[in-house]
Amino acid sequence: MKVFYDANTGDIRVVTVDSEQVSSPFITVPDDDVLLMNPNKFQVDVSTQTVVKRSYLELSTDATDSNENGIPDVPSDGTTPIVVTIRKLSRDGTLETTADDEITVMPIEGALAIPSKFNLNNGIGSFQVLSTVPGMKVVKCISNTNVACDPLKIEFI
Ligand SMILES: [Ca+2]
Repeated sequence: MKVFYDANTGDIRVVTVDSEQVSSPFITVPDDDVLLMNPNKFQVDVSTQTVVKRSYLELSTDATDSNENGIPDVPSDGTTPIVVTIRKLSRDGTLETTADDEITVMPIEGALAIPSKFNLNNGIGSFQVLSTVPGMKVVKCISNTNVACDPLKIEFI
């Protein structure tokens, strides 16, 4: 596989198969499905030209998938919340218990009444999302420490 990265930060831009053309700088590494599926959880150590794990924000929710489409959902009654929990995980996947990152919550898809900013407490934070409009929503969190975060899909039905 080829890993195309930012020469200054080591942030991974693209992970792709060997036959693809990518711009410089890139390194070639053995095929790795975890890296291919979760490039945000890794970065390139520019000095050693190797791929290393990085810390990241993990988003999860208490909602269940009642209509079995793979997306956690709640009724769009304006009173039933989806609680989204954020955990800051270190390179080895353990909770960073001293993290107090300032988190900015961004709806990527769909307008939502959500808190825009708050701080993690002992590496964990959470917020509630309510909606009276049915449909799929996507939220993303950005940390002031610039760690990666995968977007989370939630659904109001
Ligand atoms: Ca669902």
